[in-house]
Amino acid sequence: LSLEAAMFEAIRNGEFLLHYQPVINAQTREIVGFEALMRWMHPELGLVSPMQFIPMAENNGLINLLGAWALKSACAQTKYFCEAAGRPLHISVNVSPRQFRNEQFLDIVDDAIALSGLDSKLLVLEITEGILMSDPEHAEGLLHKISSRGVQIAIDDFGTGYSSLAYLKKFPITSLKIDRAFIKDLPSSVKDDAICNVILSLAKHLNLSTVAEGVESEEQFEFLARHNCDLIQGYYSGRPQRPEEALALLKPAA
Ligand code: G
Ligand code: G
Ligand code: MN
Ligand code: NA
Repeated sequence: LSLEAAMFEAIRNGEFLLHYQPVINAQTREIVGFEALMRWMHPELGLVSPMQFIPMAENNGLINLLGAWALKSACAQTKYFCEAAGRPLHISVNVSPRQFRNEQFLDIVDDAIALSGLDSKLLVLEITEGILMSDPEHAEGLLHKISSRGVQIAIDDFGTGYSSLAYLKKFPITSLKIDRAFIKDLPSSVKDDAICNVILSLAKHLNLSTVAEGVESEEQFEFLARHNCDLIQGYYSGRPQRPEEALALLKPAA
């Protein structure tokens, strides 16, 4: 059975799950939310990476089913996190190009919010620059509808796609996620220092919040905190982990 054929079975068998990566405030170091990241627990192969199965699911269309499940599941889990922690926590969910083009996408988002009871302002949809540029008219209409629900929109992997700064003016975007390619060699790389400073300054002037991805070291954290990056995500803030483990981070033993 090919991996692709196995995917259909896997959905039925509930082999897909979500891991939650903590996102922290760069000033207080407090956990303010999570990014939901899909995993496939294959009965023989063990954990299969999304880098392997997301492209397949994007090709065969299963991403629509998987993505709808991920949105509903992440919103419901986060509602529970918020109740357990006694404070609001946001949840970021990745949206692929095919999901974004799907006519039912807005209904799926509305359902995820309604069924979970999560405050819509706590949901962040992560899209890439490519999604915006491939069909800007569709993107503009849909993003305005999403944004009218109070849902936030983040640009994932910012700086690596077909960047046109014009879309920052046109679309209701709430945050930029600086790709880990620009974080990796901080603080020693003079070029990455310059690129991060320009992105952070651009975001500040446009009133967008900033998230640095792939932050692994104390030195990277300090550089970003000093340059007023709002949020930090990466192995430094924590690995993507099972919901029970994520929950334990919110309720430190007394
Ligand atoms: O967690 P990890 O680094 O293995 O994720 C690899 C890639 O898979 C990332 O680019 C991430 O955006 C993508 N990915 C992870 N979970 C989801 C998901 O639920 N939906 C979509 N569309 N992409 C995801
Ligand atoms: O494209 P997206 O940003 O959604 O992908 C997130 C991916 O990055 C996930 O697969 C996650 O496991 C991975 N990741 C998260 N934190 C780090 C990190 O600090 N370093 C590296 N190398 N990868 C990370
Ligand atoms: Mn992402
Ligand atoms: Na990213």
